[in-house]
Amino acid sequence: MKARGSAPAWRLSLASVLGAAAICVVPSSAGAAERVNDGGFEASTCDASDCTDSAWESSATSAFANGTGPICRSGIGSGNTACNGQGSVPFGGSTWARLGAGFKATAMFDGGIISALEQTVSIPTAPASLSFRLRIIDAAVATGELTVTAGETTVFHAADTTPGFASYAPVTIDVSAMAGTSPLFRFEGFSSRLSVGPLDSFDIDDISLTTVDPSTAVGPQRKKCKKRKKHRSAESAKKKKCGKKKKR
Ligand SMILES: [Ca+2]
Repeated sequence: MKARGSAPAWRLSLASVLGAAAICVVPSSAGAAERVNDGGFEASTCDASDCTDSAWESSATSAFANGTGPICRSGIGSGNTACNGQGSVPFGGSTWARLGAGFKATAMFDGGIISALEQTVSIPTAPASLSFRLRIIDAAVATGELTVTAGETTVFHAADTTPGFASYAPVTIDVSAMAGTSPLFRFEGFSSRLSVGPLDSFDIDDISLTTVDPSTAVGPQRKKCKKRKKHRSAESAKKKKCGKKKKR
């Protein structure tokens, strides 16, 4: 698994895989199928204190701390649990995931927060690419970790000090090796070891897993190629015949 914090280079590998099939391949945008349900969290239902999303299983454990999220909508919560606390914002729309976020009100027992979002995602074919936007809010004293797993496999990991995510940046992970499976994707944020004050925060939005849908990608184009091939072989046969006649 390769995790990149840059442009979707998977398109290159997509081109190289399909390139082997022939000249008769459709443009890369055609046939891309989204496999994540509500990756931008905009279908969530929110009240004054919490958000729930039927596409995502959410969980949070906290010890002597006030948790925030894990699904956040601008304007939800107040005081130490306000979604927009520490400058947290969505990347798109009004709703996002804020993992490991909260406020520790006591110095007892070194308590912190673990919060997570889970969704089972089907990966029918390769190439397959998981992508999302990540922003890390690094609180002064706290330590934090973000771990993304697919089944038993860790596909991405970052700490509160990981550089490059002071503002939202894209993360792209090649998950082609998981084609033919439907793993449970788990996004887990952890923040702890702070005496009193705001915890670390891992803001995530626009989670996407795309594969190439074979039903729309290559079918009609292949037919065209076959026809062209037949035409070509008829032409070359004709040329051969003509050639023979000329020789005679
Ligand atoms: Ca969003």
